[in-house]
Amino acid sequence: MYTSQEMIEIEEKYGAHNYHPLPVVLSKGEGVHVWDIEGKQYFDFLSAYSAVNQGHCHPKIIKALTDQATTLTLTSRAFHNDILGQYEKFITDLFGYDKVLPMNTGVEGGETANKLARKWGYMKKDIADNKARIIFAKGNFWGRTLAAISSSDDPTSYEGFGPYMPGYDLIPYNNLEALETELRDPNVCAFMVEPIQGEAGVVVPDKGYLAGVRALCTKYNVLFIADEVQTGIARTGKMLACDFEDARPDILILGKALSGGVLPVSAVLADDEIMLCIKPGEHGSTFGGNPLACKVAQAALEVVVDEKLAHNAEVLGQLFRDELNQRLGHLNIVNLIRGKGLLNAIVINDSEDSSTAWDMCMALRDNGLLAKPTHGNIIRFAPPLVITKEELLECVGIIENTLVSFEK
Ligand code: IF1
Repeated sequence: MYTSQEMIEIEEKYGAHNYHPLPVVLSKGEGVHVWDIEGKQYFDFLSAYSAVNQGHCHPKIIKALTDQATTLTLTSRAFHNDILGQYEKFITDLFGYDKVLPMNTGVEGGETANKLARKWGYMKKDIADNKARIIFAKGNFWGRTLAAISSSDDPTSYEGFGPYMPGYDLIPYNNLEALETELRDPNVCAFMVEPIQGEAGVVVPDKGYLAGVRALCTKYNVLFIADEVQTGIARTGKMLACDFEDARPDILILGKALSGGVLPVSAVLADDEIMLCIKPGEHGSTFGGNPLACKVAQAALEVVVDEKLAHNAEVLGQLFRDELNQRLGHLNIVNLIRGKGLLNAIVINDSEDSSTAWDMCMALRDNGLLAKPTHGNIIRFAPPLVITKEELLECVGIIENTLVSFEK
């Protein structure tokens, strides 16, 4: 039996140093709680970056996993199986699209959406070969592949990994004028955007932005790709963050909580006019749409619907922001509290390169709540959506008591 420190040292010695985790070593998760090796209990306020919306080890999802795991886990797409079609019907009915292309990680979903958009641009918008352009918003984050970092304006994501994917351009987020200027170019096949920017620090656009994106993409015959990998699956108080403005994406990307954090499952949804631009043998993945992932994903989505997690996120998210504004609004150390549903963040009144946000997360850890800064001075708070009002208020108390102690 190792101690936490011993585990950290072993990771340091044998693992790549591609992360800087908070010094806590977790060994058990259930619902909104996780426990470290020494048995200390924490509230999980990161939810594995919104992959555990249904709570850790949700019994219904685990049962789907274990039942299928002892039956058939992987056939590859070289053959059919008795699970994939049922899942495809279920998820396309639930989100209202003709078809789904199942993948594994969120970034594979993004790559798939980009390939679909380019193919559609050549086949349906008559864009000249290799001239298709995709527009992204500054501050975006959609993963770590060379294409994803090619659309990034965060040096931490792209520096040292060039050369970059051509045909990608950036405009300011939450700016419809800048978007319209770009969409006038007939070579633009798509605009890919997060309805709320997660990694940028839970940046919520103005009301009307998503509706404006939808209208402009329709006007200029450009595909609206919504990256709902982090905002989707009830996190922001609706099944999709786009639902707040009835802005229906042409291509919808889901991931993370699509599996309830049990295994990597992502999905790209679109109607036939777009989805059928990819022909047999032109795209895929060994594990994409495997029976185990399909069973887990269907159970994970049923939990979200049956337990009304979007409603819970909307109600408790509002309570969370109201309570924190009331209790912390007067502090100098806190600049701003923002978010939607149970995707929230606190902007600390200190420079981006100060250690204050990190120090606060260390103190929160000592007080039994796990959270992590995004960019330097922003702390994201995103508990599992199964949290109760009583648990949320207990956590508000922990956050208040911890942050007050940093007031100069
Ligand atoms: C890391 C960030 C969050 C995402 C959106 C696609 C993906 C992500 C909106 C790709 C992934 C993860 C990746 C993880 C940390 C985490 C993250 F801090 F990096 F930016 F959540 F905000 N679209 N986000 O947020 O999905 O391929 O990872 O399954 O790379 O450090 P993935």
